[in-house]
Amino acid sequence: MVTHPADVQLSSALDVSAIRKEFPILDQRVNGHRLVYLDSAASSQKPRAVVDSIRRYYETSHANVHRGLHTLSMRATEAYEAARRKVADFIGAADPCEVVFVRSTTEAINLVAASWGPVNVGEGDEILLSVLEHHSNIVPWQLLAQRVGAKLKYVEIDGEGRLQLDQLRELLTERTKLVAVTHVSNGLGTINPVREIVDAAHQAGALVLVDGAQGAPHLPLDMQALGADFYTLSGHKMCGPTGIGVLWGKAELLEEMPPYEGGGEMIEVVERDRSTYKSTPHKFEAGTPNIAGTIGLGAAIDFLNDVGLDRLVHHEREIIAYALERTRDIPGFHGFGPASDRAAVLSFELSELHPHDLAQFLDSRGIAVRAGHHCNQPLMRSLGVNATTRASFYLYNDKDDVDALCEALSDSLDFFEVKPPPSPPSPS
Ligand code: 7TS
Repeated sequence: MVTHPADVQLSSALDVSAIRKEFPILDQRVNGHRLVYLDSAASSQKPRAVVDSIRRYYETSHANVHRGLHTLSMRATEAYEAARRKVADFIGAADPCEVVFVRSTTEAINLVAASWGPVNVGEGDEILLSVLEHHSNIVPWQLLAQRVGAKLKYVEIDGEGRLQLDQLRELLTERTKLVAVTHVSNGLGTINPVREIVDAAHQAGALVLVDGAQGAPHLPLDMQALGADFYTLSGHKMCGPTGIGVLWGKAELLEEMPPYEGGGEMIEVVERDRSTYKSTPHKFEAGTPNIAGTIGLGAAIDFLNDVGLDRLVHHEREIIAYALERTRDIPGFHGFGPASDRAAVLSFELSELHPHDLAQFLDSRGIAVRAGHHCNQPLMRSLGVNATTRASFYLYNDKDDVDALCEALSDSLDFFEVKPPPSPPSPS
């Protein structure tokens, strides 16, 4: 299994300038400066191959899927199902029938909460989350807990932003039905030891849902080796289009789950009072799906495979190490997150500057970062802050981008007339 940067063999470096040429959007100036896009954790940019695949599909092959006997419909259906096979290969699923197309990670988690939840979680049962979770891996479980009378518990982080695994083990009880954790924290970049979490949860009799919104774009995946029960991803964070995501689930679990939405495509026979349903994954794909989105996601997967996930991991590890080193010298810079086992996410405070002011200043230099709570309000509370500024890097970022960020951060101190922190008392 390779789900952790430390396991990845070092290999030849990424040719970032060649990669950048595949992303036309990056070739522009913003506010008079070269665009430095450091907001890929919110959404990545799209390579030409993805944009072209969508245009080609609409220009040559569009029709509705799974219902026509004419050539275009069969062509569209073949492209749609080919994308499912690509996703299955990319994540190491046992079978394409385990890959359900949804709108996003948000929809994937809501699907599990709404379908698997009420059947398997009852009054007094427990769902174990962590304070690292994005709101989309919290609120659906709150809705379920309120509906069935279950309890939510949270695993805390240590001073570096890693999950406290001892506490996780202590919090697991015979009432725990599900552990829902993120693979990679969007707020801190922490890479969670998912296999260990899965083993502990399974030993306690609980299932595990892994929010892979920040895992799938950055780490090689193998569902068999990871051992989780559900995994989710969003196409738009991994070079694919918006509006397409994936719920992966073990086939036997998906088969047992009731449908999430009713409508066309998901049925076998509809009587006046009741219906029978198709098997998974079609049971969960009611109505006309985002056909173009799946094709774009398939093209994004081809693109990432061509780049090579091992090289991507190596590159990101170099970029974050460089960023951590460079920012150390900036007066008043305070970074959050672990020193290792960390994705290329840099959350920080700079002196007393408000993250929104800082983000606007950086934008005036053509640098796109995110400022705010990053849909991580429980995490922000744990860190004792309201918000952070966050730079997140991807395969098209290089050390020049880190340098541009650091230079602009230093300049912001002058711009906002931040007084240097008092120097430490000299040893007597
Ligand atoms: N889970 C994690 C870990 C995320 O980072 C995000 C989005 C989601 C779930 C939700 O994904 P969606 O595609 O359904 O919206 N994260 C961010 C972010 O960090 N900044 O903007 C969106």
